[in-house]
Amino acid sequence: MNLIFENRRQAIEQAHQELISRKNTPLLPGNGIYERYTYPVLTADHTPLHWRYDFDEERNPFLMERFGINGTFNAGAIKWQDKYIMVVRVEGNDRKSFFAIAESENGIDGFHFWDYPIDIPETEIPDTNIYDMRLTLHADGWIYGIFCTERKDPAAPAGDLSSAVAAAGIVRTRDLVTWERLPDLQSSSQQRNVVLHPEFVDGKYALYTRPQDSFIDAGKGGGIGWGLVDSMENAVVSEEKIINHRHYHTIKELKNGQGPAPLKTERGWLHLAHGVRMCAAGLRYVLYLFVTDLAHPDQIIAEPAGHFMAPKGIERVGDVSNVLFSNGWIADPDGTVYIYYASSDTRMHVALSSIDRLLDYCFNTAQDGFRSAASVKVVHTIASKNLNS
Ligand code: M1P
Repeated sequence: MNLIFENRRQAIEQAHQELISRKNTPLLPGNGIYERYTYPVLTADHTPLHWRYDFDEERNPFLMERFGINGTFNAGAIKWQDKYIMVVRVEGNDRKSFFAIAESENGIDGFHFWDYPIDIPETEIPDTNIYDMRLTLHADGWIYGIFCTERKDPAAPAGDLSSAVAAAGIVRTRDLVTWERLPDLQSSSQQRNVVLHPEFVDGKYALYTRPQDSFIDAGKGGGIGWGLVDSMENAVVSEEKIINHRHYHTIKELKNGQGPAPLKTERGWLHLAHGVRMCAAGLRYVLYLFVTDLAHPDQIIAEPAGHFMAPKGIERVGDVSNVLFSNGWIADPDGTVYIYYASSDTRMHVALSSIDRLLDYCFNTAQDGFRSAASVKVVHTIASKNLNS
């Protein structure tokens, strides 16, 4: 018997089992708006051992990893057959991302991956890298997944091995098992962070977009856009307007993008988004919320100033540090909201809140005054109410 193999097998199986069955606990008292949880809900180490190791002693006598996983992040989310489901961006050591489903009974721990990653069919132009799927259970009955498909820029000069083109790839499914690939979204610019609104608007499919001048820079484009399309089987955005703009000296000065599909509430559509600014440490990604009108989802009716959630503690560190990114949340019928967010392009976390709390936050937090003096006024108002009561 090969002892190296046997000892390693026992050790890695035990460590994996302990990790997957680890209970999660809320970090209290929090800020009242949401509670973070002690442990990430998914890390690279959560991925199935049978994806990473060949467990045949003859072929793999040292029981070494044959396929390394670098990160599990930027997951879409949906409640499906009473399970909390994430469609996770899994990135291999080879830098390629793919999608895999992880499920949990309670949404806060016990997430485990399905046996195989998802096979996403390709179009005639193969995808180099696919990532960041947003899931929408649409009024038409399909579950749509819109993700970024990245390909090398065909116009890049010889020797430029970095220039890429981002577009919105589209798939749909009825069971999360079989995925049908539809043609990529057509629009006048590169796109990332494209999200399907769950209902028809004026009889059309409605998309949140993020036009960008180049692969990285939003440029003079940017902002969260809005466009209507006749069909998802040949989705063409011919008119696109910006509904949530970037602004000087805010958390979304450089870039922003819609997170998951918005949640329908009595007071409007609740949106989660990311904002990006530049600083000496590089790009800083934070999350923010806003609300749009129920009848007109393209019109903003509330937007608190600043970030709703920013990287904290270990969340600050990872492959791309100082990044929080979210493209998945789940609202339960009792109003509990599970916010699935990734830190630093490395791991997935959960934070819990409720529709009532998130609406209270949106409608009762001051909007951005765009000047220090305006912020001081807000603090004075709160303080004087407390001190004079
Ligand atoms: O590395 C941070 C994020 O960068 C991109 O975000 P955006 O589309 O706003 O530029 C994406 O590549 C995202 O996946 C990544 O988390």
